[in-house]
Amino acid sequence: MTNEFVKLEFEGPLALITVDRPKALNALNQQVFSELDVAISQIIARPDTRALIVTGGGEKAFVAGADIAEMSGYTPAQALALSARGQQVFARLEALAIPTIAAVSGFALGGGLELALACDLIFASEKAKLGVPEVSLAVIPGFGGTQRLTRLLGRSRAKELIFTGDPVDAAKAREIGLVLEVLAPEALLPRCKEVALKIASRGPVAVAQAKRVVEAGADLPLREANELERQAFAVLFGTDDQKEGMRAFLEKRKAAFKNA
Ligand code: DAK
Repeated sequence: MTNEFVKLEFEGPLALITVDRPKALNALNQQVFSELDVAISQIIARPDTRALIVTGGGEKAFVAGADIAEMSGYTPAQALALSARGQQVFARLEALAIPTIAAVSGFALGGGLELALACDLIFASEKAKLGVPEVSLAVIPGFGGTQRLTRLLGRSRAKELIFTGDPVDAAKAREIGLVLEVLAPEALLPRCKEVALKIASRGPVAVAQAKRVVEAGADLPLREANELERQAFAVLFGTDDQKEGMRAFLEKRKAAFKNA
């Protein structure tokens, strides 16, 4: 399959996915979902990749949502299939062992915000507008948005965004904890790469275990989540990287991790 709308690049330890369909403000149609799925598989096939950045092509949008033209005539059965497909692709993105960063500039609406929410961290440019306008189209967020937004922001904030459909600007998104940092548009990708490279320099098995425990633990009672943490902590003491990391500290040098 040719990658018409989803570009995948590798830069050293980093992978960069660009949803690049600017004529439709990078809206997610079936082809974009298929290409995203392939890109995720290609990243998994490169175990030296340490972090992923997801962004949108063109000046105006991260991703302006699911493709309204494509889904406007769908039957309930087709809508169910679309939602399942979107949820499945975003779940694969979320389940990547490496940390993922959404670099959001311009519109991140509906399925676009849901794509960002499937990433671990969201950074935004001053030009970002983020929201879930689905109720204006008489539908609801269908790619995990009602659930991930609620887990991230709490019910009250999530309901405000979902019920009104109004987008928030970058400053408001920062204030409510939807995005981590707000940057000038030209500083957005460099800052995301800086953070991604910092993560890439840390013990890779530890970062992957940390991500796994945070994600899995969020769905569990505290005692069970702590059990997961304990097991992961113990497993890491069986890795070469743990020996190297602690030896390097004691020898006052930089650690050379091997992802093992
Ligand atoms: N889908 C398809 N095309 C889109 C699009 C979208 N989401 N957003 C923009 N475009 C297209 C426009 O139609 C236009 O195409 P041409 O007319 O040039 O051919 C081009 O992109 C440029 O857009 P505008 O001319 O509208 O640009 P403006 O700067 O004037 O406005 C805007 C930008 C982002 C405010 C506006 O385009 C807009 O409101 N777009 C729609 C945003 C939106 O409502 N997004 C949420 C989509 S709904 C579910 C599964 C999934 C979902 C729901 C349920 N189940 C199966 C249960 C998810 C739903 C969504 O994501």
